[in-house]
Formats: sequence, structure tokens, C-alpha cells
Amino acid sequence: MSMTPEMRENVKKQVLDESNFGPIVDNLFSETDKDNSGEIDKNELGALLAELGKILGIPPPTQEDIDGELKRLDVNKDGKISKKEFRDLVKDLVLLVVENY
Ligand SMILES: [Ca+2]
Ligand SMILES: [Ca+2]
Repeated sequence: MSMTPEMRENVKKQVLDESNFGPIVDNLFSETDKDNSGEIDKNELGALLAELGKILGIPPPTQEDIDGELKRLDVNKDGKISKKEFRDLVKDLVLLVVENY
């Protein structure tokens, strides 16, 4: 799959536009937050990464990958991913994918 520079710019614009992207993230967050605690814990993050791996066609994450991601994303170091932290993760991921296609 390849994207034209215009497509890339368009996706980036959408991702960086809160009004557009906010509801998408909210949706994904609720789906990931299986126990409705309002935060993503390590198990929920692992399930999400495994799911993403399937979509992207990469091997499932190891426990180390999950720990690493959690550490990287957990800005306030409470061991869980808040919605704000999650938003940054999704933004990063989308931009990463866009840059690589
Ligand atoms: Ca949760
Ligand atoms: Ca946190």
C-alpha cells in the first residue's frame, strides 16, 4: 500500500484535529477499557497491542514490549493509561503508520 503526499497530509490533518479525532479515540478507549475503570491497565494495553499487531501483520507483543509501552506512555507514572495518555498513543501510532506507508 502506498499513499500520495496529499493523502498523508490529509490523514495527519484529521488526526491532529481534536473535533474529528476526539470521538474516534473515545470510542477506541471505551472498547479497550474492558472493565470500564476509566483507565487502561497493563492487561488491557496488552490486548490492544495484540489486536493492533494482528491488524498491522506483526507478531504479538511480548511481555517486555507491553512493559516498555506502558512505561513510555504512562506520563504520570501511576501504572495505568489515562484517556489523555491514550490519545497521545493513538496519535503517535497513526502518525507512525502514515509516515511509513
Ligand atoms: Ca480498565
Ligand atoms: Ca498514567
